[in-house]
Amino acid sequence: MEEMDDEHFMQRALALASETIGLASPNPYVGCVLVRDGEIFAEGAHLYDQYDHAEIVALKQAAAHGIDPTGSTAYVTLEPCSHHGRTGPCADALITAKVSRIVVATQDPNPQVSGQGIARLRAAGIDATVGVLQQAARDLNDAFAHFILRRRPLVTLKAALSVDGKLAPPPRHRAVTAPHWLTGPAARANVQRLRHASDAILTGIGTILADNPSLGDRAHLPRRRPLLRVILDSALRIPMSSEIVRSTANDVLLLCSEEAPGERIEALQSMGVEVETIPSHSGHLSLEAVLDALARRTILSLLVEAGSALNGSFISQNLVDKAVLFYSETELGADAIPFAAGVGSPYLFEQRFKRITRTTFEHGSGEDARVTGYLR
Ligand code: AOF
Ligand code: ZN
Repeated sequence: MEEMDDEHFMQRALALASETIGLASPNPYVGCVLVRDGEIFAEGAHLYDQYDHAEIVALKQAAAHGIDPTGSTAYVTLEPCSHHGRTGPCADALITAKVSRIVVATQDPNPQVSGQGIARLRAAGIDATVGVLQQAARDLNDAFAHFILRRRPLVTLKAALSVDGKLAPPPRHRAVTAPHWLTGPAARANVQRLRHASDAILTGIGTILADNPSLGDRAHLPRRRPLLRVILDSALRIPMSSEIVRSTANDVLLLCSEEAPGERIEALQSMGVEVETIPSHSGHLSLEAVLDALARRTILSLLVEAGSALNGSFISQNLVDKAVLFYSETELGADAIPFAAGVGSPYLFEQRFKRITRTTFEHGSGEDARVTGYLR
């Protein structure tokens, strides 16, 4: 019975944490509920700009309602912190509040915490249960964990594909006026959620020249920092009239090689576009250097929405951590643009996934499928 209740309350804490997507990075998404006699009497989540960690938000809410948390149970999606960062340690706040039990979904991967918060609570005589809905809690903060342990963004490769695994019709068939949508509205709305959950989105100059995308977050949900739009453009061929340049609002980063013409750099900078040079090898920007440049900007999560060539480079250099592949029911045929140069079919790529999830999105004339996995 207690186990079921624990999952029930942790589910609520996870839902609160999920509501902060777009509002917590570079910190993790964390939710907390305070429970007594099977009832939630206070709850909260961490918002980066508000400083307070989830536990403190919940404790303050209890205080505001005149409720004494003594003897209650705290459910937290991430181990309470034990360190002094921008705020004091939450483990100490819970000890002072005299909660008698704490239920944690997963340990904090932050080396400054990693187990010490739970140890401190236990040392104070608080009963601690760890690991309730652990996998869901880890998945929610996969980018935070990746970044804090490796100082690199978690790279998610997204592609919308035909059923025969192609990215787009052959160039000569492509409409110049309207984009060619393979997937339906529900799948495309899901892509906006992916963009919303990302700190940056990246594509190559080939995609800009072919499709002139704006690469915006159109989820219509609040976010504390703009989605950084990153374009790999060695020679700075991007047209001044492109959607990206025209819509710049301190949220565009062009990465070029050291050989890019200086006057192009200046012209783009005067449009408000940020330009940074990246080391290149045989005409290709070093993708590792690209990821390092993004890490320096505290980009925890990077969504790659690119063409064949760049998809192929990210995959063959083992730089993809997670993939989200959408499949429509349309067939594009053998001469259509392949998913990723040198990789072959996306179905082959899927053989390298672990912890696969499959979903479908209905639309008027059929359904799209989505396959998500982490790379082994
Ligand atoms: C918690 N509860 O709600 C969050 C935690 O320096 P700060 O204050 O921004 O702290 C950020 C670190 O605190 C972050 O890296 C992670 O280890 C932990 N986040 N901990 O107890 C929370 N957001
Ligand atoms: Zn804390």
